Amino acid sequence: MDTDLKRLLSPSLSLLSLASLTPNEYEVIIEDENIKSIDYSEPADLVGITVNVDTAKRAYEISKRFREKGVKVILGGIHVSASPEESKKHSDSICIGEGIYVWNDVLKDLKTGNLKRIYCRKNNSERYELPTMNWEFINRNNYLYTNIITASKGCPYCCDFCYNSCEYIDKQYKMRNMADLVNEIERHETKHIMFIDDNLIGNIEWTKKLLRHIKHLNLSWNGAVSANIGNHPELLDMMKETGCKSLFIGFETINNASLMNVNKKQNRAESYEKTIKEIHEREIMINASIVFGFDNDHSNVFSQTVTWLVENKISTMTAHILTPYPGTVLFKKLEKEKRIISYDWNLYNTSNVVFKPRHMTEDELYNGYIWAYNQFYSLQNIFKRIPDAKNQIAPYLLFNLFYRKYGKITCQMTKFGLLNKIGKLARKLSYNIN
Ligand code: B12
Ligand code: SF4
Repeated sequence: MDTDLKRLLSPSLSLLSLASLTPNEYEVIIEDENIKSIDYSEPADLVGITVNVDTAKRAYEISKRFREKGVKVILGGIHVSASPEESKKHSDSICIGEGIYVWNDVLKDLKTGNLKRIYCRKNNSERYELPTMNWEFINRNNYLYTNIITASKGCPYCCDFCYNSCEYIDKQYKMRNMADLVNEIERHETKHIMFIDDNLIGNIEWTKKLLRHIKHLNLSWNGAVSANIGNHPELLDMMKETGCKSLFIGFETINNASLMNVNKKQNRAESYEKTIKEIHEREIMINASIVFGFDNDHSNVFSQTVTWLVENKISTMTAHILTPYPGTVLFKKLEKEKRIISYDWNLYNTSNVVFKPRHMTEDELYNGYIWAYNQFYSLQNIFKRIPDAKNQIAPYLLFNLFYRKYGKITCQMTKFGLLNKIGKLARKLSYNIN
């Protein structure tokens, strides 16, 4: 159900934040291999690559080619931070954790020929000092959406399978300054904003403050929140009033034993239906994140979950096969139990089985995951799940049909350089805004 569209959804803010911090005396180019081939002939002084687990192998190949030409390479990002020893072997330097706190030191050291092997600076404050993004480094036409904002960093919870459970992560939920945020939203010159935070409600009082600050902007917005949102109806009221159109929620499973087993204590399966009702009553759509393969899952988990999602008229589902990202509590547990069957990081994109499930075979888990996607997005179930609120029908059909069901056809249109135009059209049809 995923197509190349996923990699063209939006550009990397990881690199854009560093580019935006770089003093004018340097020339910066951001290259994205999803858009076009990398130009290895560029006479660069330094190449910085952002690395997630599923892109690690490719990142190391790119690093090798630049280093063979004598160009210094620094690697950073989530996989580097979780697996520094591995990443060190493939680079001149690595950055563990946030790059924004060390980037200027990196540049100074490069200038004096003293680039260090490791850069790592913890910042225990609850302020997240992301610079205002300078979008001049990105050609917006290449992406479906560029109206993306990071308002906070991290999450107060620590689910065993999430990168937030890694040791290097400082567990302090970090929030940006309100004036900076409002300024950045206004600079996007659109009334549609997508917050790409892990959890926009990591500090309820701060979220309420944020919503009070953006109310006058008359936005339509989307964001991701933890499943305990149902405990805060007054916050949901404010979300509706400020233009929230959809929420991505990590329900993960309807089995409480599985939730406890992976330390997802903030979720309670018995409260899900009330939460869904509260959200739907406020005409907000739900994108449910679902994970298959927990130790309490049996082969009936797929049909039980899809039936429940359809009965509750969940607008969209993003399903995952449980994946032990390196550095997480889950990775350590499965490794200790000798249940990891593949260390090919290319497979670590939540669409492959890389461990031995407890109560299923690997094939049962893989085929069940594919079955669940096909069932959930069958025309019959798309029809059954049509939202009650009339204003949700257009965005609902656009996502279900043109992103998921027939995404491969939409993807063909991207070849004609129409991606950003398609995004704008979808926004117009969904929310009647530019
Ligand atoms: C937005 C997002 C997406 C977007 C856009 C991706 C993009 N173009 O960047 C979309 C929806 C497309 C997406 C897709 C996927 N994503 Co994603 N995504 C995120 C998310 C929520 C935010 C990333 C972000 O922009 N953060 C804001 C920036 C400013 O922070 P940052 O990335 O941490 O960068 C800082 C530091 O890490 C460091 N740094 C980073 N890079 C570098 C490089 C250098 C040189 C230096 C010095 C420092 C440095 O400095 C930066 C500034 O301080 C993260 C979760 C998260 N909170 O990070 C998941 C996350 C990165 N995604 C993840 C995954 C698994 C995926 C998918 C595989 C999901 C799937 N099943 O399909 C796909 C992969 C697609 C692909 N391969 O291209 C995982 C990666 C797990 C891992 N261990 O690697 C994460 C961590 C989510 C999670 N909770 O598990 N994703
Ligand atoms: S609630 Fe979501 S973002 Fe927070 S730790 Fe759990 S999985 Fe990660």
